[in-house]
Amino acid sequence: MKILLMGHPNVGKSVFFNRLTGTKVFESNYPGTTVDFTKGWMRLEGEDVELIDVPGAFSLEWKDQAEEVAVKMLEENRDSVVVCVLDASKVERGLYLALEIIERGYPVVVALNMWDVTKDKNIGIDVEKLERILGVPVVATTAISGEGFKELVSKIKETAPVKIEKIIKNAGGGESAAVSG
Ligand SMILES: Nc1nc2c(ncn2[C@@H]2O[C@H](COP(=O)(O)OP(=O)(O)OP(=O)(O)O)[C@@H](O)[C@H]2O)c(=O)[nH]1
Ligand SMILES: [Mg+2]
Repeated sequence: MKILLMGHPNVGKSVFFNRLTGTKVFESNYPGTTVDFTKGWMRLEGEDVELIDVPGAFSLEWKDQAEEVAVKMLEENRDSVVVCVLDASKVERGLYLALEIIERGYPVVVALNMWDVTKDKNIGIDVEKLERILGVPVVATTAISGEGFKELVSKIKETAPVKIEKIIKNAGGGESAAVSG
């Protein structure tokens, strides 16, 4: 399992990444492109899970190379949990991408980032209602202060696909049960 951070440009993905990962991070170009991305690891239930700061994208119907790379990364990592970061002060703009990713069947946690900005601008968002409409967990976050991150991590844990390995073990499977994914 991996965690993909996805969202429009400039919504706070890299601040999320820095908050969630330790110091061991790698930056590289996506093969054959000039698009760079960063990956690192976070500790989740005693395991190191890879976290990828995916290039910003407005839609999965890509129109530039960064978006194309974002779509490729999504498709190459079918077993990922996608944290879809939205700018909560412009929430309607980010929902389309979130819906596209949900529609493709990925486990998604939506982060309504820039929550501090919505307070400053008196924008009211009904998080629970949005959760019901989207059918996925929605968490309000302020990445620069860390507000909402404890909840975010617990939602990621709840959303993560249960490892087949564990299910088989629990069912009493033996050596042949060394399947993971
Ligand atoms: N007020 C406020 N600013 C934030 C918050 N999260 C991020 N920012 C700021 O928003 C700007 C963009 O953040 P980044 O993390 O670079 O955004 P990004 O999504 O990685 O952007 P790209 O890599 O260009 O796609 C930075 O100046 C951050 O400090 C937040 O919750 N509240
Ligand atoms: Mg970034």
